[in-house]
Amino acid sequence: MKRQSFCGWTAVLAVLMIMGTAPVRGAAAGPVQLRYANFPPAPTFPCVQMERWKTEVEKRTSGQVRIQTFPGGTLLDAKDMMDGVIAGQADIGCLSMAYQPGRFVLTNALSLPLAIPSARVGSLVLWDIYQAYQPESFAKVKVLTMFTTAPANIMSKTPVRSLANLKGLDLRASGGAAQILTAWGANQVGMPMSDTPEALQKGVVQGLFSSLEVMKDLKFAEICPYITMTETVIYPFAVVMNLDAWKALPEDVRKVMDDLSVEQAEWTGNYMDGHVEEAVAWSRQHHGVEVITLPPAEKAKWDALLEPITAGWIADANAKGFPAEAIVKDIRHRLSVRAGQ
Ligand code: 3IO
Repeated sequence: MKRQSFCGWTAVLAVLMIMGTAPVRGAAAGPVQLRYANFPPAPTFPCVQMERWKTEVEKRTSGQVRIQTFPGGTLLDAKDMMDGVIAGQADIGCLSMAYQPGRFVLTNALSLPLAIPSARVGSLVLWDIYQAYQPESFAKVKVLTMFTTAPANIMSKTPVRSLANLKGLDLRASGGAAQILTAWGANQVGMPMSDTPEALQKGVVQGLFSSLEVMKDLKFAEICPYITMTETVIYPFAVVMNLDAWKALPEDVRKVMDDLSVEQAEWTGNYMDGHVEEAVAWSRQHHGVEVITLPPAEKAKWDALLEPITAGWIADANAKGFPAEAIVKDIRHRLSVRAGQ
């Protein structure tokens, strides 16, 4: 008898504990709480756009939703982002597609050397392409938005003025950008951006290949006194949400998030483009960073080495069942349309 009542109280207690820790859904029980994971440190652009999205969603849903942000890999790390969100370790996560290029084949076409002129144009076209093709790789999540970096350039400890300077140089990159470094004869070292400050400090790499705002946001101007302008390739990003968490949202909240997706892509692109300019000016002024522009004859040699890359992607993606040639053509067309807007 005594034993039975003990079991009963344990059950009641367990139910109470579960109620206490389970995410609260629905307006009557208070705001919906969502955890948003990000991999790089708070001052970087993926986290700046995260805070902007949080502010807008909280405002536009009139307090129905509360978003708790986790920058710097405090909830999910760079490479765990997609699977962590699918598993529900975070409700929302921001990921760089370059870290798993084989997983995001179609959208990584945006990281081919297609002369994307800006983060604004890259972000809008990436979002267009995602919507047009709805790639299978995102079937297990709700995609909230996508965006890209500004075009990548070389940041280095030693000056890179020619292909000869680049030969065998250990530079950090990932995905499509890494392939480009290899084509130029550099020794590409793959790792997420979040591991790069330490690799530069320790001398594991002599520089990196990415968009230039990190010169300021991650203080790379202190360790890389040289920039070589290449303006070749962007890094594509996605913000994804756990499907169960998405389905549990009230209809009007889902509408707010859907209405924000393309706006957020463009906002992030514009922020990135402006911030790159500011970061380069700051790097020159405060750290005496030299910006190297390649002479046209030298640049022509660099560009020629990239020609086989797009054909290689087409062959590879074709083998995986994608209409790859049509996709590249479509991206090029959309780039010219968006660049003209
Ligand atoms: C990037 C990633 C994290 C924080 C700031 C950033 N700026 C440019 C990138 C893109 C990149 O190099 C990467 O690894 O995703």
